[in-house]
Amino acid sequence: MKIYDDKHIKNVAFVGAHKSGKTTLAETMLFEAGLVSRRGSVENKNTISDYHAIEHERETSVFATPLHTEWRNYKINIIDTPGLDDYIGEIASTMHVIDSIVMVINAQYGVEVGTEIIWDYIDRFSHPTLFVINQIDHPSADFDESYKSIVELVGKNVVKIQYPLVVDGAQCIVDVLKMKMYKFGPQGGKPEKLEIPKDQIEHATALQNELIEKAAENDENLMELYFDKGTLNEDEMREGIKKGMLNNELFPVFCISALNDMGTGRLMGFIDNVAPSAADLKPEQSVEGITVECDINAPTALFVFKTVYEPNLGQISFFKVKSGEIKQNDKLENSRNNEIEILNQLYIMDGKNRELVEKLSAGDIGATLKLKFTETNDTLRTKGSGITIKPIIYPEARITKAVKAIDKNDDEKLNEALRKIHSQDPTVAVKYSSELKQLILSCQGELHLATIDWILQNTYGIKAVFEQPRIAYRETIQRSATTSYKHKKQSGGSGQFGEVHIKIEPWFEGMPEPEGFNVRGKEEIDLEWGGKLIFYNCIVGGVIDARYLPSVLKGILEVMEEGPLTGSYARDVRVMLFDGKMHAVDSNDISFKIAGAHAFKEAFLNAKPKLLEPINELSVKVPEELMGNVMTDLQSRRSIILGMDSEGKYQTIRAKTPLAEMYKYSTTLRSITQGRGSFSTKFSNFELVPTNVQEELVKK
Ligand SMILES: Nc1nc2c(ncn2[C@@H]2O[C@H](COP(=O)(O)OP(=O)(O)O)[C@@H](O)[C@H]2O)c(=O)[nH]1
Ligand SMILES: [Mg+2]
Repeated sequence: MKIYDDKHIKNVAFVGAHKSGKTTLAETMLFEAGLVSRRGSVENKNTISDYHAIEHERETSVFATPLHTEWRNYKINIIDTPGLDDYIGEIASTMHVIDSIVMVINAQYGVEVGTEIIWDYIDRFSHPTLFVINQIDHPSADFDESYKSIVELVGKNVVKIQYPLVVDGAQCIVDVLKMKMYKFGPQGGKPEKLEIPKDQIEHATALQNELIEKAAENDENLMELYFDKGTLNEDEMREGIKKGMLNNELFPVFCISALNDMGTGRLMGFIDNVAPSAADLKPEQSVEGITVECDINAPTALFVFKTVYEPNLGQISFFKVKSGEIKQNDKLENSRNNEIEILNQLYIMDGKNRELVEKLSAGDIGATLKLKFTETNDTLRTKGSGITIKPIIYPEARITKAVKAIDKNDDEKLNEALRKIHSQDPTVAVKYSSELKQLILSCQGELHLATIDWILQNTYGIKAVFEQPRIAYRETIQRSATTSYKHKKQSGGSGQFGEVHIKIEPWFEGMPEPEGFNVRGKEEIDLEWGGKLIFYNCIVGGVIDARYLPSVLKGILEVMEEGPLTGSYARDVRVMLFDGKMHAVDSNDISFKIAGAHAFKEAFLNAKPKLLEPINELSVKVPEELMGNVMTDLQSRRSIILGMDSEGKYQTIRAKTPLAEMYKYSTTLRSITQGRGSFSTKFSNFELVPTNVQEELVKK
């Protein structure tokens, strides 16, 4: 394997709608470069990229797969990503390590729902992006419509570099950057390079002028040159296009047939010569504010963006060399735990194939095996450099389920398997809720869940069920109540005696101190489950010894942990202990704890107790014309609409919705918007449950 320096490495992500042809394009690029001798296909389940059993079964990419190809002195690292929204976590990590994006569009459909959703997500990273209209060979391909839909999607500075043409039954591509026409044989591969036919000259020249103008706009010198000469040469155009891509002001469009290997060589050539490399991008800042130079002479910093467990290899950590270089057997420090890792072997991975390399330079992507202390999102660095690369921020989970093994004996195995799945895919979150007494799993959607289920069954041999999780209600009170309780057990041996008189009130932030009491002490307790308990010592004349007060409080807290109404946690109450009695011999801690608990429980039930339910904040993005359907559905879920923001032809609805009403929202939204809606959600606060809902719950 040749060693490439930082200027000769290009990292690109293939993104785009499901089935647009990303995996096929990656395969063709490896084949065209002579790195594989036989071209696999998605149908034959033998592509380099889709090598997992689940990808074969579903005939679609589920994981982002790093691959590489080499084209004319450049190494192109490709990360082939899945096109379905549920696997957006794979795109999140990919965005952290690539320099530019190849957005693949299916010429049959142009921009699809999936394209829109992915574009909406990746747009925030502002990576240089080029578009590839694929499948131009297909009988129902429509290049012009596809191009139009890209212009509509991006809304600015889209430029055609190529367009397809059929001449005498042969597939051709006219390239206006080179002002040449490529003519392909039926097998694709290397084309004949021809002059543009006479009847196309006018059209091609007009497109070239447009390209020149847009290329010149990105640089003052080029602009001057353009005014002087009235044109730009090929190199000048390239420079302008590159600057435009770097500024996110220019989006070139190519056309190919990945399946028939037409136009892929030219596309690789463009990536080599024009697409920015890591060294061209603005250097990133570390968490500490240190500039991370993409330079082999800088201190070494590797960023681990992906961790995979392969049955025969164990743990594989994928990393990008953000700065410096890494050689076999180098020792690096993990920035999270300061442990030293030795990188015994360095690999370049292409799907499941791997090649040992001696070293990798800044800007390159590689993998290593069996790290001991390192997880996804960790930085491995030259000791003392103090650099921590900013972590990947994963999208918030969108659905939550309670999960359990069908066979109770598998419970521990299930825990362990889910922990491993999480470490490979951080968008899968798992935690045991001692409150709900359920193992809670969150992920991106129903399809994502089906994938997790598949992995549990096929990789770990565990059959699991997924259910709607219980809802974590809270209890509180709405008015004050006063009670007393006497605990007395004075028959035989040592007796028990404790009597307390309390008043309880609803507590809220900023409320004035209680009136009419002789307050001698106040304890403010932040409850583990949220909310507060404020406990006032208002005992006069020493009727209860101060040493018994902690026991009274303990009794109250025990009741709050299992609320009197439904057994949910209670919160936001204040208690004034203002009177009581003790006995010189029989009083002790346990007696006062029991008295405190009983008095509190009784007072609570008399104080108009109320259930609170968790409310989620919800943000739903949909095309304008589908707003009505989405609003109607939200209203049927007891939502409060907070507002709407419009963004192009999309509306984002912000609402607050009870968690209890959110079950299967992703499925419903998909069906009422034909997949064109997307949403995010997170916990907001607790609010009172409507009376009719409360009655149902108390009955249960
Ligand atoms: N006709 C035609 N079909 C293609 C082309 N590229 C991909 N396909 C087919 O489109 C389907 C989806 O391809 P795949 O590479 O898995 O798409 P991905 O989901 O974007 O990775 C497969 O059946 C491919 O054979 C192309 O250039 N022309
Ligand atoms: Mg794919």
